[in-house]
Amino acid sequence: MSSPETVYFPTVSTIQYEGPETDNPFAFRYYQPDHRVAGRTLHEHFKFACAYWHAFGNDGSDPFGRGPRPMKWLRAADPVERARDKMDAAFEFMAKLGLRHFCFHDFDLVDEGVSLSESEQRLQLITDYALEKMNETGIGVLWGTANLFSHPRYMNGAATNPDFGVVSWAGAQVKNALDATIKLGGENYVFWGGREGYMSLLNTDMRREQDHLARFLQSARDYARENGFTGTFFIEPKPCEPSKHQYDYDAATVVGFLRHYDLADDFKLNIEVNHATLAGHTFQHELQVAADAGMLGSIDANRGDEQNGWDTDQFPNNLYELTQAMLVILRAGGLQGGGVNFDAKLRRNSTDAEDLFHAHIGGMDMFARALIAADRVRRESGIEELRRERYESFDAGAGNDFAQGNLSLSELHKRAHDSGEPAMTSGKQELYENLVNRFV
Ligand code: XUL
Ligand code: CO
Repeated sequence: MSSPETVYFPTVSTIQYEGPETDNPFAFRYYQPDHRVAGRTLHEHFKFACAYWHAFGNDGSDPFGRGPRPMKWLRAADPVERARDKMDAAFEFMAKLGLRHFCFHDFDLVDEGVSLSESEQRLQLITDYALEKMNETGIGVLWGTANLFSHPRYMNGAATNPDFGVVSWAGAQVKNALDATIKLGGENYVFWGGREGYMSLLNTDMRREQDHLARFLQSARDYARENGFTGTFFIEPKPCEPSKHQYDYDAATVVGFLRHYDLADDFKLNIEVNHATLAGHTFQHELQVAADAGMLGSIDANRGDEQNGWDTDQFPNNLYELTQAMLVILRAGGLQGGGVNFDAKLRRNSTDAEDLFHAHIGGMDMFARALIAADRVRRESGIEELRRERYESFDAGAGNDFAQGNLSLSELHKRAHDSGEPAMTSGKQELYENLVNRFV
């Protein structure tokens, strides 16, 4: 690949691996795409992706003021020209950073038009342009999605809207987003239902809304499959924000929903760190629930704030949290089809063009470091054996009969009488914590 054209990020050239001791802030300390850990390259483990909306669409505005971030790629008056400039900036950034994937919503690529037809025309033009850039660079789409939450028409929900007219619009938008994803060779397709929930249960028929959501997902799946999409659909759980309550509350809720509505063959989960903590769980808990269901598909990487109770979407930098997450992922045999999408935004006061590089370099290095640590924990600490031994009373004899479903409650009762009070066995939590910390 020739070196990327420099227009929007003049102070930064291609980012290289220089090792842990480098002083260069524009270098990787841990992330080497071809370095092998646990039988796969770091690139294969992660498939890092740029989140188009945060990286190139977010100017830092918040409910208290307009955005201070100067985004030179958003200056053209014409929406399609502006979308092309944005795409140039995105590809310059990704090529310099060595990111090989991106994720998008339909209207991150280009602004929504005033009519459905105008939006469709714009999507055609910008996906043509995207294909050119993708062919030039080899960068691909990790997943596409439709923004079914920003437009006022979705104020009462999209697929779960009580008005069928709005549900139809949501359907049209998902069809177009699927067409765009398929055209760009997208590996997966995501549903995040920010407005699929309620603001008040008083005016909500939850049962009907959930039935509609399932019908909607089934029809999207059928359309995509008929049109050649072979990738995985992901649901991204989040408990609330913007709705008071969202139906895709957490991983366990979504697993139950997918099984109940017969969607489990086509859908898996996209687990986001800060959504897990909003649901009152740890990131690793959500990963484990998804993994145990055979549905650990993909990750939206970010972190929350320990004190603030909202979705702050900060770049990941908590090595201890990530190492525990990597333990879960390694044990699960990796992500199924997905990758690591940086669904994270710069802080409002990070206004230099190069700050986007610092943010992603830090995130990629943290993931790499956590994976290397977790692999060592697994191989060198003895933690896997300890955990296995904790359950060994189920490996043979009556314990095994019980686990296989071959021991009745009366037999448990009899055994308890026969063997008397069981000996106490320590859970040894502090030892486990030390075993992980040794390698962090
Ligand atoms: C919102 C969120 C979304 C999804 C895609 O919290 O995470 O950006 O990832 O719609
Ligand atoms: Co997300």
